[in-house]
Parts: sequence; structure tokens; C-alpha cells
Amino acid sequence: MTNSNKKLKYKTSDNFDISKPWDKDNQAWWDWYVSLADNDGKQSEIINADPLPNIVIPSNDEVISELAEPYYLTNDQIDFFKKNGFIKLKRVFSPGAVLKLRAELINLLKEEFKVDPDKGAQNRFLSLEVIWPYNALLRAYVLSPRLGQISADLLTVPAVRLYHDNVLAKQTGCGRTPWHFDDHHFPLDTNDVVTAWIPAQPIPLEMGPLSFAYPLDVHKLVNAVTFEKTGTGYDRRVSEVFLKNNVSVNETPFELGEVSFHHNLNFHTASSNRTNRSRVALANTYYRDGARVVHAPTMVSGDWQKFMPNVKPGDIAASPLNPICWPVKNKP
Ligand SMILES: O=C(O)CCC(=O)C(=O)O
Repeated sequence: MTNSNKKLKYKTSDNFDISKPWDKDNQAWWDWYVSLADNDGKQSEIINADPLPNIVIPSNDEVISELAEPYYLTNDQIDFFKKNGFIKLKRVFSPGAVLKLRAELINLLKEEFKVDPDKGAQNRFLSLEVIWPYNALLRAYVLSPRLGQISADLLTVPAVRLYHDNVLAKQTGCGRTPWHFDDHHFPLDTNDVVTAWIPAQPIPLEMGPLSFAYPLDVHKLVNAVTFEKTGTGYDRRVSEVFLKNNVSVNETPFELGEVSFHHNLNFHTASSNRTNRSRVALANTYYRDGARVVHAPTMVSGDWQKFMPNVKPGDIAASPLNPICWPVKNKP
């Protein structure tokens, strides 16, 4: 077990001191976080995304039963994930289940932010977390036995809990997601942590698909890069080290229904969204049952207490908002 947050290098200057907890809300965290991305500053031409397919949208019950069906992984796929720290799996969801998810997420985003995320170049990275307790449809996607089972199989652990659900909308014109690994973010004392990143529409390269450096241990190349709480230095230096070491990066489009899974030590990034449609995704993070919260979460852990109410540093991470998603006792 590692205390992940100890891996962040501290320096005495205030710009390197991330030891204080985050004291604003989750959206403020994302606004801050994307400000750390090293963008080239040029205005890119916005292109029209292909129309979404006109297909039959399943009922809630059809989605629930679809997402309870197993998705069998081969040993080669599990070995690939363990070596590279990510895997992209096609046809995890049916096209109808994805488009139903998108419609629901767009409604939720409109309600919260009072804007239509698909209208105009709004340049923002919007986020909504812990939606599933209040939304029966989202619950089917977040507590999905299918996703829980894939996550437990990839991590090769007997049971996984939910850390949080995270609705992410990278709007037209929004810049890069900075290079990072999630071990900086989740204040958990385990590396048995995986995020299912579920695109809610196809993602062509121009929309900024989530992109993964590999193999998994390339994170060691950037251990010595110091995280900075303002400016784009951390992101830029990680890019430079990866370039110098010829690190491979998987930056490929996502088909409708394709889902990626990344380990908390996998370094990942995403390019800007240069299309006229928001790049909407649902990112669910699952971790090994029995893990604890680290002793000293930092500001990079964001609003973690919202995801684990009444759980204190050092405690077992198991609040009512962190149900076991696999194995399944009761259907969601
Ligand atoms: O959606 C993005 O651009 C970033 C998401 C991410 O880093 C994550 O889910 O771990």
C-alpha cells in the first residue's frame, strides 16, 4: 500500500504548497484544474461534429437490464490493462444506451448551469458529481454490475466500491486537460483504483478523446516533476519528459458504446474540443473494498469529503455513498 499523496513533491514556496484541503466547490476545482493546462494560445477553427445517429432509445428498464449483463474480458485484455494501465473496450454499451445517457446528462447540466452545453463556444469544463443518489436512471449507469465486474476483473480484486460519479462536459473551445495521474487526486491508500470513462457520444480526434501514456510505469519518469498550483509548468514539464523519452501515447477516437478504463497510476490527458458539440462523458471511479483514506488529503483531492461523508483521514473508505458495485447483492 502506498500513501499516494506523499508522492507529490513539496517545495517551500507557496506555489508548491498543496497541503491545505480544497475549500471551494467541485466546479471551482475543475475551473482551477483546467487552468493548469499548457495550451498553445492559438484560436483553432471549430468544426461541425457529425450528426448523432437517429436510433431507437431504450426504456429505463431496458437500460437497467442491459447494464446488468456481464461483459467478459479475456486474459489478454486483463494483461494489457496491467501492463499499460488503460484499456479501451468497444460495445460496452449499446448505441441507444449511450444516447439516452447523453440526453439525461445534458438535461442535468442545463438544470445546474442554466446554459445549453451544446450551444456556442463557451470554453468551459463543466462537472457534476454524486448525481446517482438522486437520479434513478444515472444510478443504473453508475452502479452498473457490468462496469463493476469489468473493474474488479481488471484490478483482479474480489470486490469494488464506488468512489464517485463525475459528469464531465468539455464545451466547444475548451482547452486541454493537463497531464496527470489520478493517484494525485483520490485520497485512497491503494493503487487498486480504476476509472471507467464513458463517452456519451462518439469522440473524434477533434473533440479531444481521453489519451493515455503507456506502459503503466511511465509515471516513474515524472516522479521528480513538482506539481504547481498555479501556472502551466507541471503540464508542460510532463509533456517535455514524455517527449524526450519517446513515451507512447494512445490518442484515438471513441466509437459510440466504447468505454476506457484507466488505473490510478496511468498518466492521461486530453486535447481541446475543437467541435461544435460538448464532449460529454461520465467518469465513474471504483476501488478495492477495504481501502482507507490517506492520512493527509491535499487540495488536489478536491471535494473528497462530499464523496465520502463522515469518513475521516485514515478511516476505511466505506460511506453509504460508496456502495459495493461488484459483486452484486441487490440489483440497482
Ligand atoms: O475528461 C477529461 O478530460 C479528464 C478526465 C480524467 O482525467 C479522469 O476521468 O480521470
